[in-house]
Amino acid sequence: MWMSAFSRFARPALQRSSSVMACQALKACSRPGQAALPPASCVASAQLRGHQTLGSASLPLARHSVRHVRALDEERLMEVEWEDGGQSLYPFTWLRDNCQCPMCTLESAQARKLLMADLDIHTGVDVVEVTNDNKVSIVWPDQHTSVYDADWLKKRCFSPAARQAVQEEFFLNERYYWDSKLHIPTADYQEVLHDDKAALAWLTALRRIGIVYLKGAPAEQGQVARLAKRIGYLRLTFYGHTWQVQDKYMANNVAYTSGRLSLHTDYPALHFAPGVQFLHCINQAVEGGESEVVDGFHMAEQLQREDPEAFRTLTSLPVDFTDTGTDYCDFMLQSKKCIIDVDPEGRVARVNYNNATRDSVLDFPIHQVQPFYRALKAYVKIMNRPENVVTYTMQPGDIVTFDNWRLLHGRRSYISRPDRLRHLEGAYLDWDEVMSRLRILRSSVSENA
Ligand code: OGA
Ligand code: NM2
Ligand code: ZN
Ligand code: ZN
Repeated sequence: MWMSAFSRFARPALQRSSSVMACQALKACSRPGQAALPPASCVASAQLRGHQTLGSASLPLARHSVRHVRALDEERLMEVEWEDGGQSLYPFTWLRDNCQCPMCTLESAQARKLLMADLDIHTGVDVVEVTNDNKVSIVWPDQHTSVYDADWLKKRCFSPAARQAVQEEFFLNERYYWDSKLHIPTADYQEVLHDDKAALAWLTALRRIGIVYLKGAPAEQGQVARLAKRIGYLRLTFYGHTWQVQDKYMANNVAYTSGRLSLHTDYPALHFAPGVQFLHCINQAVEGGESEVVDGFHMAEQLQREDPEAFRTLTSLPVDFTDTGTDYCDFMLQSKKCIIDVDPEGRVARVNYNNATRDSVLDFPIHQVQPFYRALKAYVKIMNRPENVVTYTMQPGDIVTFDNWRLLHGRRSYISRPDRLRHLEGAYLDWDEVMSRLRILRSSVSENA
């Protein structure tokens, strides 16, 4: 199910059937024969089930016509009556602040030129009217004139439903929770590189579901960098532009051994942890090395339901993380993060947990130590339940792309033979760049539809 539909409207009913719904919708999205990646339109239609006001967010903008405008001088609001019957209100201050004329806006940058110092936040209006070409015009007391396009105004309506639709269009925050029954959405690497529709479907599923598998990449270094270029640029960290996951002598990270990696997010030692991770299998181990993933948001929600006290602890107690060594250059990182971050509305927004880099320094009063361990143990226990974990084995040429703010991933220990060393190449990106590409693809794909 999609997260806000879940939290705001239908929480109890949908909670029970979340995994079933996830699987049903994924099955419904998969095309026979080919990869199981839901096309972007399919993901969009799935979201309509959860929340009807979100539908307009992903549909092409209808053209809206203004029937009538009037100034409510007392309230300092302009009221627009739409041809379709609805009404919208706009504060005078906001209208003046967002005048689109060349004096107030630098058109080539679509940026505001008007200075806050020059904005009268108590302004009235002289005249408001609908123009012949269905725009709204305002003459201000100093005779400055502003003209607003009807669709532009409609999109910026202040009603809760309109605001939510625009925010959903911007950020795709409705998430689709899953468990072990997930069929990981899969796409073809070459298609994603060369076809905009395939790339859009990839990034949409990456956002909604949190993980997408790409097949058909050459089993040689350089592919995660190529994939990052498809989006924009990758995120440099102390482990380099891209990094080689191999069993290394004097490893500077537990990932660079042949040992088991329990479920973790990468790099909680950075306050701004990478949002997205790519892992490309160049060589798999002879034995072991299987991958595991869980939906950290879904697990956090289960924890909240089953053990609210543990959830409160993990969302309120900052934990120290540490990482010291040399790689791209020398580093000595310290960070403080709650294991589970929630947004201002209390919804789970990010998971920060790598047991290897969790610091031995514990910066809380001694009586909170045992409750902290108890809470962490409860979360880890839930995420390790077989019904929650998806297990897969990467083959050379496979690339897994996932939301590192949401998923926890791990790998089983492995045995590498000298003639077949296990080798993955990894890279990080941030959500800003990924979402930027997603929005551009969405507008170019819908323009060419
Ligand atoms: C890592 C990691 C997974 C693997 O390098 O952080 O999670 O399969 N690797 O080796
Ligand atoms: N590597 C894979 O948090 C971590 O240390 C994750 C990062 C070494 C780049 C591992
Ligand atoms: Zn102006
Ligand atoms: Zn990792």
